Amino acid sequence: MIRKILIANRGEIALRIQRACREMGIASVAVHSTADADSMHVRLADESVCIGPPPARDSYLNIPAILSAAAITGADAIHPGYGFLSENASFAEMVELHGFVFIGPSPAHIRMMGDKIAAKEAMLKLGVPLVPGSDGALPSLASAVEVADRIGYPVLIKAAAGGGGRGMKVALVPDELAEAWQVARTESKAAFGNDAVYMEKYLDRPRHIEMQILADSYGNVVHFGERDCSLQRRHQKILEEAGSPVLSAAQRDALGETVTSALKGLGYRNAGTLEFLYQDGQFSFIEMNTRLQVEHPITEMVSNIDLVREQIRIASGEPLGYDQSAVTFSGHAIECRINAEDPETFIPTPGLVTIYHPPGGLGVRVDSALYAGYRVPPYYDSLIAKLIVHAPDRAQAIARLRRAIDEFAIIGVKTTLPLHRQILDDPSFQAGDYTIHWLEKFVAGLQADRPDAA
Ligand code: MV4
Repeated sequence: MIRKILIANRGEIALRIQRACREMGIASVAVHSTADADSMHVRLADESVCIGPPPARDSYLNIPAILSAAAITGADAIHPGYGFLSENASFAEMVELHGFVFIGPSPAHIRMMGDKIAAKEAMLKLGVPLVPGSDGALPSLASAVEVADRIGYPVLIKAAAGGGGRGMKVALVPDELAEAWQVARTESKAAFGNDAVYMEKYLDRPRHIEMQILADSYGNVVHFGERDCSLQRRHQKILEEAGSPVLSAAQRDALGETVTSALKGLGYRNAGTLEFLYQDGQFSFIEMNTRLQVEHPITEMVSNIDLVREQIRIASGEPLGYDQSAVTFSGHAIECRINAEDPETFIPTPGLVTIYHPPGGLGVRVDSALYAGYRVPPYYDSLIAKLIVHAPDRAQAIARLRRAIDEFAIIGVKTTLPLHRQILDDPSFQAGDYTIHWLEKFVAGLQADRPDAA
């Protein structure tokens, strides 16, 4: 029985988890840094504990402080949210060692998926399609040359401990391979303390499509369809859609069958997301995320399932209680990530929010911890609100989102709202015709079009 949950996070996601707790009759404990004493996630929690000074490493990443907060408040379970400690296998292990329930997968599965090579090996055995590439880590430059000659150029060297694009290097032609290999290894070592790298065929114009799953402790696994997360800038997602504008219901069913059967084979538990690259009609698995994701609300809107509630039920030992046939999809959902950043330079804009007026109406959801008078601190991620719309089809979702953006007032700090409005006005976005490179080009075009452009 889970009666009290400590939420090891801040901002909108801490609030999101609290809301699920409240609806389930579960008490919530907020933790916060001294910089977040006046934040909404602290105000609305049943209890709160200050766990340290502003830098995340001293507060939201401070494992002893978080475990102590759980102990003194008598929490039964810890929800890590996303970011911070959410994919730290040692943290999950320590949570369990101290007698708390970790609301997430087993530490072993978190560790496995943190190693991109181990993740791919596991998925290969379970029948999930991969990008052609090296069989595990590359032991030498000579082996890299050999694999590249076999799979053909262009190739990509990736860090085993990577993810999010760090330590990744392309070699378009054989001449570029030695340097790509060297730089990828050096960067991986510096960023992750691990210089293991592997190789994949480089896909030049894929879409990024991910599948959401839930698994209970009794071998039941269901999927909740896909999200198209191709619109990214420097590996930061900006706008996500469910479903993908390019996937048919039959393709969704087939990919869903592949991933649910794989995760049954793995004995996976709780929420997870499998990331795929989609190009030329083929899906290729690249990574798995073992956490609740920022963009989970669009999946909730099209499937009408509260994913956080399901995570908590699963962690309590409850069976899912339904099978795949009970999961149905309705309409289309889009999320805009609104950051406290200059919409042209993407430089963070911490400061005082003087006016806050969120949009409303049918099919509009705002996940945010903002309020008028809130001061956005300079220490953390710049995401300040997620604007999510749901409508019967994609065209109506776009119309609703444009309307909602025009209603949204956040005054005092610059935000990325104007960029979202421009994306939604673009004909190729409206046609659903985009790859992972679309947004970088779009932003470069906007910069070139500005009157003061050099
Ligand atoms: C790739 C790829 C092309 N080919 N792998 C970037 C981050 C990491 N999660 C995987 N990434 C990529 N892997 C192969 N074999 C292109 C990317 C990539 C990318 C992927 C998803 C979303 C945005 C991206 C932006 C640049 C590169």
